Amino acid sequence: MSNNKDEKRYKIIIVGDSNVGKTALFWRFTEGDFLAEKETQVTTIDFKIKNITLKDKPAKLYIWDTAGQ
Ligand SMILES: Nc1nc2c(ncn2[C@@H]2O[C@H](COP(=O)(O)OP(=O)(O)OP(=O)(O)O)[C@@H](O)[C@H]2O)c(=O)[nH]1
Ligand SMILES: [Mg+2]
Repeated sequence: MSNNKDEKRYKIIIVGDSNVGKTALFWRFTEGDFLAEKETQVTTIDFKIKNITLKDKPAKLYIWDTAGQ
């Protein structure tokens, strides 16, 4: 797997009421872009990995976007 022993991993689950903007936030953060209006409607659950630098060290964020009904 990873050969970088300094690399931290964080698991993040986005939860909240329906239609509050969870998927919009998820896409903006992981892809740097907003979804078109109709694309936000269909999410049930989605998962992405994002690499970031935290305190000058590489870190991996495991992010789940859930449906809030
Ligand atoms: N004006 C505005 N609209 C937003 C914002 N974020 C999301 N929306 C709109 O709000 C609606 C719901 O956004 P979603 O991101 O799909 O909400 P959600 O929390 O993922 O909803 P569920 O998946 O049903 O739980 C969509 O029509 C978005 O375009 C925002 O920051 N500002
Ligand atoms: Mg959603």
